[in-house]
Amino acid sequence: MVKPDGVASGLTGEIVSRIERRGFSVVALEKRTMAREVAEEHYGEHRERPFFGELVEFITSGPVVMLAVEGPEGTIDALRRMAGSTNPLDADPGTIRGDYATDVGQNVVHSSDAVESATRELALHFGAGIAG
Ligand code: FUP
Repeated sequence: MVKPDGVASGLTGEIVSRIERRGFSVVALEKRTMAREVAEEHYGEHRERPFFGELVEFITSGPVVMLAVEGPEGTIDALRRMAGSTNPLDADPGTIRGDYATDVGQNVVHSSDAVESATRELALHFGAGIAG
């Protein structure tokens, strides 16, 4: 997902381009503003964390670009490495966060961290048919 800060900064094309040039397939893509209930479910694992309210506020503050990306086994981890560390100040140069962000709360992209979360998030954002 390109988060609201990434979309507002005009980084959507750059991010899609990095994914495609790496050799992964974008199988679905849509620009939309996330409903609050969807955002709360997306970030459900963080519900008890102090930053949860701010996180939901931010992710619903403007349009995101939701992507479903396909590739061989290992693609989830590869995409996470392309995104870089959650805190952009720890992210390596050359990663998306390392190149375009400084704030942990506004770190340009989200990328699922495991097959289980990817399956859950694809169903949440694109419907049950897409994961597989
Ligand atoms: P990531 O999987 O890299 O997106 O990171 P997490 O699932 O740990 O965190 C999800 C989002 O919560 C981050 F993108 C930004 C926000 N967050 C904070 O705002 N503060 C924190 O200390 C940790 C995460």
